[in-house]
Amino acid sequence: MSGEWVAPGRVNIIGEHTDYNGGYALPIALPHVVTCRAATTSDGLVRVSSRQHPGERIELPVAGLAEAQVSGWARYPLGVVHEYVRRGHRITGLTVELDGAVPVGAGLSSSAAVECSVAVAIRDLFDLPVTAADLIDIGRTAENSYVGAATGTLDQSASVLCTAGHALFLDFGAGEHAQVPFDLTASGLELLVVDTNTPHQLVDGDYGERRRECEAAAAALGVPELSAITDPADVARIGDPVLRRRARHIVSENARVLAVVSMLREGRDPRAIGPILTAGHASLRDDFAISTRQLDSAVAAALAAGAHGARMVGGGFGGSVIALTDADRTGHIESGITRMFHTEGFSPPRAFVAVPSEGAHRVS
Ligand code: GAF
Repeated sequence: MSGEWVAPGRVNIIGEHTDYNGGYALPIALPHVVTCRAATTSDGLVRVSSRQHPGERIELPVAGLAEAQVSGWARYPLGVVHEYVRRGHRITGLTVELDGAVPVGAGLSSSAAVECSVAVAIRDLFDLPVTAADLIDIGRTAENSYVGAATGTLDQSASVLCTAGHALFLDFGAGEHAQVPFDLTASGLELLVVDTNTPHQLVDGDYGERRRECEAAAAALGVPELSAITDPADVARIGDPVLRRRARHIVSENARVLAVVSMLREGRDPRAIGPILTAGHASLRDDFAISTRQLDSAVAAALAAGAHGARMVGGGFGGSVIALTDADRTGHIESGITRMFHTEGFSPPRAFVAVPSEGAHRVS
């Protein structure tokens, strides 16, 4: 049995670092996907290869993945296979060939796209009784335990659950989601994604440090997680000024997600969400302290060139920004950012227009 599956990267419209705090987020899936060509075998071995890493084919016993010393890109697919085995599913052996078109290190969830493409492939190849929630949890656990990045479930949720033409409203506390129509074209708008060409790594310490700070802030407030706080005034009860700022970001970011979702559901002109996106950037920069000079410059240049709103996206410390632009201004805004990067002596950015695309699925 063999086939081909794809899973997309994502870009988050609003709701950053809220996932592991039990809050809200609103991602869309990108048209950029990881393709997984996979086939079952009966020799008890897993073989993984990647078009982006030619000559690095890895072959290991399925039963030995827990102890295997794996590094680099192969941890993502092998972590998923291992997680299926750890959950008691019988995997007789398989071959996985990956081809990734999601920019790596750009804050666009290339890792989750790999995990989810392999997770759906294994589900179908071995006909396993695995739900969408299981797929998300398998990808997240692979990333947390096998790769060692303490992420939440935003990226895997987006990669599995998003649908074309919609943003995905995620309520991590309730474990619920809903599709929200998101058609910028009808309003003459585009969502420009600008990769600042400054790669970030979720396994680096900074992401984990923010997670620990949020836990400490929740403990200081006597709540299990920060999203239990909805009144911004409560944050003032935190004595430590750094933890207070971290908490303020989470509480205000949750409110921004709810505001954007309401506006979209009411059918308001999407231009109205622009200032909320820009406020989200200020919060990530000033309160959560995860922005960089490149991200700030890209946002400033986009706004100066007439974007309705702009903000950094993803885990931070590098990666991409989004800008909400009138479709006939997109080129102008892109050149404004490129010019600013040239003036600042930064590497040239890479930009594309994102359209809300399909989640993970079988192709053949
Ligand atoms: C990264 C993580 F993987 C997500 O879980 C999420 O926390 C995101 O950063 C920030 O919103 O993509």
